Amino acid sequence: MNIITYGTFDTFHYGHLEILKRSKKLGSRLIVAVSTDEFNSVKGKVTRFPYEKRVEWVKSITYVDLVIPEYNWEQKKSDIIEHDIQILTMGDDWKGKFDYLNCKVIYLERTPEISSTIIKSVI
Ligand code: C2G
Repeated sequence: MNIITYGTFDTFHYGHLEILKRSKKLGSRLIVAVSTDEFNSVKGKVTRFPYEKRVEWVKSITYVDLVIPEYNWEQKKSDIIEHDIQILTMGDDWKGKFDYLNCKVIYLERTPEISSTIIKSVI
């Protein structure tokens, strides 16, 4: 089973690690789409680290089999087809937002207390 998940993964932290670990457990192959710097401005998200750095961190995680760029909101449908995805996972802060997609969508509980926003407020 192929799994996909999406995110910015700025100031990579254990909350990100947890969702990647739990996503991989749902299948045999995990693809992670990392938001580009340009897409983050569309999302209105200011990142501390550039796309290349964020990709480097995600690629170094043993649960991750492939990293692709996330350029826009719309690509999920074609990603699911192109990568033969059976399950899309997202943290439950996104609950309900991706139910329209052409695969099973599982919202995993966010890891409490940790976020890139908190980290950026102290570094
Ligand atoms: N996450 C989590 N626990 C945290 C922080 C984040 O489970 N304490 C999850 C989020 O719910 C998300 C993933 O980790 O599923 C990546 O989080 P972000 O980098 O903040 O991603 P986001 O900006 O929500 O981008 O198209 C979807 C977007 O690209 C998601």
